[in-house]
Amino acid sequence: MSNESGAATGAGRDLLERLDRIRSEGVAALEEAGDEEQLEEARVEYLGRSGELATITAGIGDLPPEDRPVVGRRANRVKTRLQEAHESRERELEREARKREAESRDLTLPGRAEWRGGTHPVTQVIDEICDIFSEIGFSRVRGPEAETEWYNFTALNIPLDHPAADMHDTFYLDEGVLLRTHTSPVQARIMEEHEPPIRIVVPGLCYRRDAFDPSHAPAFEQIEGLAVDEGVDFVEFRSAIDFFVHRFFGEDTRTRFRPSYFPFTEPSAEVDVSCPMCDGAGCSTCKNSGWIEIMGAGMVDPAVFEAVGYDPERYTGYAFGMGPARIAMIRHRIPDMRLLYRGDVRFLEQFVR
Ligand code: 2U9
Repeated sequence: MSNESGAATGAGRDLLERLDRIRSEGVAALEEAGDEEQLEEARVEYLGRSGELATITAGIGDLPPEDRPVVGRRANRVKTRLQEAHESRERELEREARKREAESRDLTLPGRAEWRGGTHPVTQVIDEICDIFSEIGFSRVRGPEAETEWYNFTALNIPLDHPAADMHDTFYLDEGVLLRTHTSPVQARIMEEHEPPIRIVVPGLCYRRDAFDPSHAPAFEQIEGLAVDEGVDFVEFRSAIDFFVHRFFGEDTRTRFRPSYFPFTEPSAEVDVSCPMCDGAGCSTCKNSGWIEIMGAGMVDPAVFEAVGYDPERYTGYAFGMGPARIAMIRHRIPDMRLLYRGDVRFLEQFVR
């Protein structure tokens, strides 16, 4: 039984010497590789299919039979040792790369804020107005946008041939069915379904056949309010409006009621507030009048109570309506309503809270 030290023939002995040299040079080259590129070059040279070790291994079959086991075992041990050296250095280089990457990352940098979107400035105004009225007992309700002529006009004391019906320039969907021109029909529906006391605010989209211009939009938000109970009088009406104005525009804001006309309220008033920008001195926002109109309002006309089956001798109430887009334009000094509805994020992101 020949041992591996020297019993091989001349040819076998030469190969054993070459294998020992490949092992020592190959392990050195692999362990000293400075980066992944050098490691790969060493792998190809010492472990690659066209490398010297592969050539020797391929030629073992040509050796004298007594040399083949010795040289074959040595060649396998050299290959295993070179593979261990390659894997070890590969893991070292990966660890060093991860360490460098971790050290290059500054964990104290602020996070990148991802654009999450925000609440539309008109929606912010709607929410704020509803919250203020909820402090004095009003509930927020909603209703259908497709309405009948009965709820949108007739029940509100607006005969179909009344100028108000034309004034609204209505979008009709079908015979007698239309897109609501205000949120008043929701209040008529609530009164049909509930006995007083009622205190509700009704925000929502309304539709009028108006062209888009700096102060009109064919689809626009409205907020209306309605309070109905026994003994509701003009004092409560004024107090509620003043409460809202002071909470929304500021405690020092003054209110002015100008006589007006709406088919569904009597008496009716246009409600002005002292200009939030110049406090009444006069400026471009209030066109130098010192006052800004913010809503229409009035005591509910008894004919409306009769239309929904309420006894006008027993119940009284007041109602109001405002355009929150217009309120937002006042608050943020927005010159053109179309800016609110164009969906331009560069404009809208100014109002993200
Ligand atoms: C019922 C009874 C009365 C709602 C009212 C106004 C006055 C008003 C406009 C303001 C600007 C609509 O958005 S706008 O174009 N509204 O001036 N609205 S009183 O009165 C009602 C509503 C429902 C049952």
